[in-house]
Amino acid sequence: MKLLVINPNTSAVMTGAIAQAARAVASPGTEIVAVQPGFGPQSIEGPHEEAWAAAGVAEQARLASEWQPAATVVACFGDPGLEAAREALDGPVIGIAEAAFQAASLLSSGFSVVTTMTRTCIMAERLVQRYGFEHQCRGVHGTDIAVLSLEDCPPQTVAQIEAAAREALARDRSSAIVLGCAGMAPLCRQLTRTLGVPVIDGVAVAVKWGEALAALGLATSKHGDYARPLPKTYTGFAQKLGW
Ligand code: 5HY
Repeated sequence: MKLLVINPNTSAVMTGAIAQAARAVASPGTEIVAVQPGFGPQSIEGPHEEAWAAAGVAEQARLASEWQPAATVVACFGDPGLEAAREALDGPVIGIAEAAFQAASLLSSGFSVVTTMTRTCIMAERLVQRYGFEHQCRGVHGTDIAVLSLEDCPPQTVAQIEAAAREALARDRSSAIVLGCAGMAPLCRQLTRTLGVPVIDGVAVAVKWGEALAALGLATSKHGDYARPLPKTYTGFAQKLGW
């Protein structure tokens, strides 16, 4: 099966790292197709950038609707444009935040999220509420590590994330960690070893969820709000993205 992974920011380095994390867990026979928008911010660390990222996801989903991937992953912790992609695509579309929350709630009675900029914590908290994980998510913690500094991720940055996770486990009395950025995917195995608790990378979980649902022959419902967008003319730089 062909599984599409959309990195909603425009950092080619991060798209490469996300593709590698996806390929590391994909089943034999699953081809990972990794893309990023043709426009927009190199990283998403606030509502303004998230708005552009959502448009970028809608762009890539519209382009992918021409070949219809078996499943799709939206690889940014805000799950920007998730529902727009579900309208455009037939196969399951999985957001990494939603997938990570689901996995964490299966593996622990309470989890903590460790993310990048403190200013994005409110966005993650709103996602927790929107997805109904208020009872399992015991805290969201920023590290003020810029998303793009995860591209090369020096040892002191890994140590800072590990320290923040230890503090979160103690303060929240939680028993699992959700990584709050797709750029943290490469750190998952190491942090699981050093912390001794489940550390959840939404990219990996979303790839497996997508494969599993597609293998079951399940697809996004086209009855109601996820039905294909209505025929409409788009103007300006979005001219080619109409329906
Ligand atoms: C992400 N930003 O996963 C989010 C993380 C965040 O560019 N990729 C980004 O800080 O919300």
